Amino acid sequence: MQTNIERLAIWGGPPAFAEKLHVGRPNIGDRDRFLARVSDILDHRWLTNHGPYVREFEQRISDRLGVKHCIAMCNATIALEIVIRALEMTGEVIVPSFTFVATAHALQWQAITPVFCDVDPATHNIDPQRIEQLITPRTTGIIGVHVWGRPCAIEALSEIAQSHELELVFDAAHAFGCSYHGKAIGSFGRAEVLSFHATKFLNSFEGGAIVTNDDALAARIRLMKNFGFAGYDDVDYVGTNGKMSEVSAAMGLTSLESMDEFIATNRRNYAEYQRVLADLPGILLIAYDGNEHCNYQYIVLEVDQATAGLSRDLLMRILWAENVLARRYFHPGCHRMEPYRSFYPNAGLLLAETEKLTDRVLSLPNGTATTPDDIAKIGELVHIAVAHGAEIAERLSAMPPGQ
Ligand code: T4K
Repeated sequence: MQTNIERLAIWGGPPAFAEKLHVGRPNIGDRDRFLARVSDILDHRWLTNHGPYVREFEQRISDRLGVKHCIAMCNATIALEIVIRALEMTGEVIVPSFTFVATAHALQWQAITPVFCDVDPATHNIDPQRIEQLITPRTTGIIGVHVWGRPCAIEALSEIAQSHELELVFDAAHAFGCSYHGKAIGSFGRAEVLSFHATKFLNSFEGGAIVTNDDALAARIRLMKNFGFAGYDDVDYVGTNGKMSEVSAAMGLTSLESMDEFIATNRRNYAEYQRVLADLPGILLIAYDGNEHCNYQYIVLEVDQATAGLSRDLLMRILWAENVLARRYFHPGCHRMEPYRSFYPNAGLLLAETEKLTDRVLSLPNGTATTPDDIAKIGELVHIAVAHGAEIAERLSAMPPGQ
């Protein structure tokens, strides 16, 4: 293990980890149960189109969340597009820029303007106090994102939506298994959207779902995700293909059976990160509310360069050299990605907190592929980096380009 800066892999030596440590390494449940389900699917030759495994998966999710309807989808991006369309959002919709670009793209894809709202630096979530100034006669909705699984200010957002007659939807891609005031995320707003992508703590390879308590909305969404078909030869709406396959549902069901174990591992790892990263000046590990349910999937550091003595990007470079593939989610913010940066070159003027945050955050590996030993090593690397940040930066700047 590295003990001084000479042994850091950034100078060309061997990395601390022989294998790459990815942030989004999937959790795999009981392999035999999954394979038995796949075998059954093949035996019955029913591979997709709302088969028995998808129906069971939807039922289990609804039961777990205490929500009336779960409509499983092929991924959360399509789910967002469909719920936006089903609610007839048009014109402008207010969203945070500090999110995965899918949230904004789901609007832009259907010619709706995402209006980017700044975030609360304490929670990383959309700041309700900044929403009203963004509402125009063209505004039809708000999409809150429960970033890192930490719930948005749901009550404040609901009040704003109600008083301005706006639709309110939550992108809960990170928040399956989390709660707000003790109630499961999934039943807030008109609908919430879950992701079961491979990198989420509970996966169905690719997958997502819309959950809602609204019967009429659920019925419309069910048709829309199946080309609008109401019967064999009967189409009621313009629709698309958002269906989840049976193999995905089999993976989702198998993952659900291990869900509590995945959360326990994430929680143990989070506590381990807390321990090894304690008392590091300028390095803040984001906090989770111990009074709520939480999936503890995201290990997110905020690097305050002035105090830590090194930038987030330098810390990331040091970790990558050691095969720790930390990620800068959600750098540089949607407003600095195309097409938004060309459409709204000055959007950053209203997004001061987002811009600060996108320069500070760094996500570290978690999940069942990450061990306490890995975390201890990562902790040591971060300690060395912080203790010698200025020296490392100086030496790197003196090195010839390309080295
Ligand atoms: N809303 C929010 C707030 C979201 O965060 C997301 C997705 C969505 C909506 C849309 O959900 P989906 O339509 O995807 O259901 C990854 C995921 O692809 C994406 O689902 C996720 N958010 C986002 C935060 O992370 P990338 O571009 O970082 O993916 P990639 O390929 O770089 O993989 C991430 C890390 O995981 C890498 O280090 C490699 C590792 N990995 C990945 C896969 C697929 C593995 O070790 N094994 C794997 O199988 O977006």
